[in-house]
Amino acid sequence: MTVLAKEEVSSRIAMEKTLKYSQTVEKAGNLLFRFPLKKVRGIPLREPIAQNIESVWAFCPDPTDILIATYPKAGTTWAQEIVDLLLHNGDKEACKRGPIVLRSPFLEIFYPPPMLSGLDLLYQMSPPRIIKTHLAIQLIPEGFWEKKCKVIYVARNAKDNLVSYYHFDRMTLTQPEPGSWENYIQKFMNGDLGWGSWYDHVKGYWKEREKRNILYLFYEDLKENPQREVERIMQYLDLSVSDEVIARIVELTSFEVMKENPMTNYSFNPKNMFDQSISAFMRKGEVGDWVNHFSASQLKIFDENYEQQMEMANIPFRSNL
Ligand code: PPS
Repeated sequence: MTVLAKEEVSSRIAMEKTLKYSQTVEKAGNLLFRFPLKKVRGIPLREPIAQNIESVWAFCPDPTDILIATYPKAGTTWAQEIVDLLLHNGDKEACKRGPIVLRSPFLEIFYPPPMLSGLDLLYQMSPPRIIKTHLAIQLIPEGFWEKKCKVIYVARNAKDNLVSYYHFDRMTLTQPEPGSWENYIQKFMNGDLGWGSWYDHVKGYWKEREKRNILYLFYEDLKENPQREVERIMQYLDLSVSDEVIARIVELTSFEVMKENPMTNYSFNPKNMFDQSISAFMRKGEVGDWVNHFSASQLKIFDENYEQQMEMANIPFRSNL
């Protein structure tokens, strides 16, 4: 009998999990479509999420669970991978044990059965769990605050965030149709996109960051100096890994490596959910790509509106490096 190496065994387990996940999504067929949005306490959410929000609110985390909160497309997957690697002392193989959606479930996600919800996955796992959410701070289940869970928020400058969300909505067949770029900018400014207003989202967590001990990170800082930011995350999580491990984590979570990593690039999501021939999930991973999208007049309107909505917020966003 041939005894397989440990890495080979974990790689086969990962392949099997990935295949099973992809097949379940594929089988969901036309149960998946561009879900309409429905408001919960004034915030538009995908209908299946809105319908199940009470069970999300009833979720009772463990104090060791870690919440990664973001407005969509602000760098969630990047932060999820960094945290998973930190918890596994930079062990590349450990973080290839399954697709990111299974290693770090999406708290509020609900699809029609037989697809599993974020809660189904969470209830199967033991703490500490790395939990993803896009919920605005006022919609976070109270348990996270009561249990004093660590909460990492990643914010991205509005223009790049908007561009990334637009391309995501083009290729994600469970999100509402994005419509034209021109109209999309309007919807973003009006807070009409899934998970609501970017402006309220970033301000909501910013205001509470000290009181609730939230680590508030910026995508641009991660891009500028990933080593410094990975160290900040490590310290916040009360972890201690060597400089060599930090360097490895920085390398493994670079855009180029994550784009090629089948456990982070969402290639496990079949075409009936993500049509990456339209736009890749790991699209550009840059700061400042907005210059390739906004016309001069769109920029003027956007910037004026930004000034109004972000007046007094004093959040040090950077749209260029
Ligand atoms: S989601 O669907 O909300 O969870 O998406 P999210 O992961 O928040 O955001 C996806 C965007 O983040 C970019 N990304 C990265 N940039 C730099 N480095 C790394 N490692 C990285 N990983 C993901 C990804 O490319 C999307 O941004 P755009 O601008 O569209 O490329």
